[in-house]
Amino acid sequence: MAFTLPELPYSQDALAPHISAETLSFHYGKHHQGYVNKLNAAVEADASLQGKSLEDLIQTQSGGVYNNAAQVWNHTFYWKSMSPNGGGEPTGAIADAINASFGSFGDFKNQFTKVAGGHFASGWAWLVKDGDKLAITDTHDAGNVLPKGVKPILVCDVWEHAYYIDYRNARPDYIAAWWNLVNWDHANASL
Ligand code: MN3
Repeated sequence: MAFTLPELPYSQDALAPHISAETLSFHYGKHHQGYVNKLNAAVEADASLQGKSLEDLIQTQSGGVYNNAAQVWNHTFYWKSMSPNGGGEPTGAIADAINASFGSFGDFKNQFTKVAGGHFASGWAWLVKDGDKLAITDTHDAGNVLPKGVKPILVCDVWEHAYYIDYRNARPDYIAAWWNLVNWDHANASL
């Protein structure tokens, strides 16, 4: 069974003005769809990969199969990490967990912004649950955190294709805008 592009959890103009409909039309409609298509082509060409879940492929494969499987998974998680009704300060269990692990929401926000902004070239900045604690980590290129044995809570895509249409080379402006979209309900559900 072929992998399919999951539906966006909101309309393509719903994240504006922070992320434009044009960005989403390329990022979701071209890039995310492209990873799905390449993964399906790779799986179709190799019977040993057929019937495996995305998570199975991420945990067991390398090279192009890993890269495309991870990019499909990461983008789906990225769309869920944002909401038109997101942003502001966290509430509920995620707020308590952030305070316990980082001291305060402000300290967490500063640290996450530094990791996302400082990541060299393409990759992802993650909030993860590692045992009882929350941690911030980054992965390069397609890198997914599942093989590290941690639980993803939120992710920010720092590939240039995530922000170049709206912010050109100004990744810090994109990250500042991303904070207005953070989906704390998703973070609470992921804990
Ligand atoms: Mn991307």
